[in-house]
Amino acid sequence: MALVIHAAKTNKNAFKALIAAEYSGVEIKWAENFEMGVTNKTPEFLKMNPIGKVPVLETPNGPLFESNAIARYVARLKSDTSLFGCSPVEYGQIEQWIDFASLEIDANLLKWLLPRFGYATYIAPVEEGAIAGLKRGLEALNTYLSTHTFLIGHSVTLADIIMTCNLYLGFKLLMTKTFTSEFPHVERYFWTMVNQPNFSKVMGEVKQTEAVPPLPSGKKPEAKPKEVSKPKAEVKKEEKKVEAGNGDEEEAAPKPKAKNPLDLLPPSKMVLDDWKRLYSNTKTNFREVAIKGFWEMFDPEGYSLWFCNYKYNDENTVSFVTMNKVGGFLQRMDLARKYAFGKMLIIGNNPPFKVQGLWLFRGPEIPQFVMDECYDMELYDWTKVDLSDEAQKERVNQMIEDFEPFEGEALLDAKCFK
Ligand SMILES: N[C@@H](CCC(=O)N[C@@H](CS)C(=O)NCC(=O)O)C(=O)O
Repeated sequence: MALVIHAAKTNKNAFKALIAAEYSGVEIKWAENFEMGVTNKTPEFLKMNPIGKVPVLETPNGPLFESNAIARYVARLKSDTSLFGCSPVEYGQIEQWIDFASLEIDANLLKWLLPRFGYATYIAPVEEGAIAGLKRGLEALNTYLSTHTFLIGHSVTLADIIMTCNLYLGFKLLMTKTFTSEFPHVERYFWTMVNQPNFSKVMGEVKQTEAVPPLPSGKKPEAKPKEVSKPKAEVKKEEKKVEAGNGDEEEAAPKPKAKNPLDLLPPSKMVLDDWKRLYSNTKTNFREVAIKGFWEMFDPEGYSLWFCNYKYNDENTVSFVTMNKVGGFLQRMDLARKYAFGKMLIIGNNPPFKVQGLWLFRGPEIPQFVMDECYDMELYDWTKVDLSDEAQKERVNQMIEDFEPFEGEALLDAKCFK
């Protein structure tokens, strides 16, 4: 009998088991026709979980409830995975972080979230306490992650799966970029995890909320109204049926697009698309054709060139994680495609790998909207290329052409943003 999970398909607690299943090669199916608020109240369901909550996993040996327990069960079904660590102390650390994720992160997130979605009474000091508790947890996690890529060891464990699923709820529904930017290592960790193939297969594309859900009507925020979104349309009655904390928010009404200030700069003789085309179409004699063409086109009045160096290169101990991290950065730079070109190099044969890059931006500075909207920017040190320095210009050339050895080292990978 296949394993069957009962929950709505957006339930982050069910994701814990599904992601663990991807890692351990276990097959789990969603229960058919599950309807939150209806199916979980039926006598058949209450026989599986007497409290009537989801998720529940049906196994050949009986049902299981409590999402962390379900995820542990799924991870243990295959003994050849490293989801549980390799020594008694690692087992202990994994349990430690699972409890931390549940009690310091998830519990506070839910205290903040449930009243805002109308599932509990809103009491301002309770919300303030929840946010303070959450920030304390995130601060501690941030400090820990400043020197660790994963919670335990050098690969994903069950602790990372459970922590990421709990953070997912916060990033998706409550914690705006302004809120999370206080915790840059947590941000980097979260985006690295959700971009792992076994996570993204289950979670799909993850987007951070742009606003905290408004207070239930009639309630006034008592602190920092700036963080609170303008009330959107009423949450539809229908959505009330969606389980607590996992209902998709209603999409905000489309706003007219403001003109990007970069479009108001004086016209430049450099046409970015022409350069991108030359870069892509040059297959031979790259130095003679593409690099020469670049400097002929380059307009130092209309564009600026920047070197970037990842601030936490010591953490780049796993090649695929480092490559995914850079891949995620380039995906998030999509918003700047009209105004930027970039090369990112992952340097070295052995860990820790260095991540360094070259970026061409429209305008004399790094555009403010890129700094504001792409959280990766602050994970790098940025230095403007000094065009009067021939050595720096040669470095630009080598970065554009993926020259090897680059500063004496092999390249693990080179990625282009164009
Ligand atoms: N500690 C439980 C929490 C389960 C839980 O609160 N489930 C919510 C949905 S995420 C639910 O079923 N709510 C319905 C209810 O309270 O009746 C777990 O991790 O599985």
